[in-house]
Amino acid sequence: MNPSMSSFEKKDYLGSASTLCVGCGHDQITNHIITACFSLGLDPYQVIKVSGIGCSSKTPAYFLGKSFGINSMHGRMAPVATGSIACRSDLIHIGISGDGDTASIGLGGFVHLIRRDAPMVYIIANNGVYGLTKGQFSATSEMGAHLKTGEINIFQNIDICSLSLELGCNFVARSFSGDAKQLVPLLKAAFKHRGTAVIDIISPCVTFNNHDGSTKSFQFVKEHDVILQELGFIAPQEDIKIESTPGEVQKIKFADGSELSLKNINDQQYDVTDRLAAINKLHIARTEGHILTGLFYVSESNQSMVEKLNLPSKPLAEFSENELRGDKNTFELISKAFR
Ligand SMILES: Cc1ncc(C[n+]2csc(CCOP(=O)(O)OP(=O)(O)O)c2C)c(N)n1
Ligand code: SF4
Ligand SMILES: [Mg+2]
Repeated sequence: MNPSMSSFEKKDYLGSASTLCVGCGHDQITNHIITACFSLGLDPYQVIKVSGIGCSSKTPAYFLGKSFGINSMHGRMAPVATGSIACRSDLIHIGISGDGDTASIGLGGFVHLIRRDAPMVYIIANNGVYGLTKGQFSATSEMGAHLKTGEINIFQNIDICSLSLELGCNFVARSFSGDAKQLVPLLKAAFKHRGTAVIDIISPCVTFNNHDGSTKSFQFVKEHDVILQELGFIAPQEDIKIESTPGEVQKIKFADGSELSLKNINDQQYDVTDRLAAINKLHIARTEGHILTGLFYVSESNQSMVEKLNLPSKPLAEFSENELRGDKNTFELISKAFR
């Protein structure tokens, strides 16, 4: 549904006022989520926001104030979201995590969420530091990056997108909090994807990681960003001509008939449905010191955790005792399955 078909107004997608530092990249992400949800006409009462702990994990308070929400523990967004999806697969899940929350303490949970293809939009607001605890290096901080104190990172970083691709994730993208043109259509497409949609968003921390020597500052990202595609999202009811320069356009169709169009910018041959090409491309970008952004890989054919486990669309809490208590034969069948 798009805004013209929905009864919701932009204000229905707002949350409480942000308490983050002025200029924080995370607030830009919040604004882009609001724009994407409004423009899709999502029913905010059908959305659940899940997060861990961190400045990034506070942001669900600042958007979709009418939606459900679980602010969980540090590094536990993924398992809590997996449980929530198992009980409420009827809801649209959006997870907001930090680079510390996902790539350090929460890495195990993240890996298993992707392995299960739990249907949700999984956002990593990636600033390369633990913002909430005053700016220590996180696991996504590049080797050689400098802290404000002058300390240099001596360890390899984890590339969340490469890892997601390797784990079999069927929607993997990277963007920049300051790039609405790229991020809004990516978010809209992610909401339409049926499994886990990972978007790693570089989101500068203006207080602890926006100086010379940082590899996650506004300046550094602007100078090193190599944008893969020009993106356009069209909802099923829309008949919009997307403005674009001439060239080949790849189209991805989602289950409800909406469409994402992709026109390659830097590599005319790039095929967004080729997982190996994506892994290769990210590897080359990393060795050359580029920050590649765009949609790296998408596949709409696979079944998510919900279909694989045949999970009911009815909320678990609404089942009656009789429905939950199977007869003797069912019990025997279940017991047999575990023998
Ligand atoms: C189990 C546990 N360990 C450590 C902490 C302390 N802690 C809170 S937030 C945080 C890191 C936050 O970094 P990130 O997830 O990158 O979010 P950001 O603040 O940068 O957005 C840490 C280490 C905690 N709250 N709980
Ligand atoms: S400390 Fe950094 S990440 Fe946290 S709110 Fe401030 S600018 Fe944002
Ligand atoms: Mg962080």
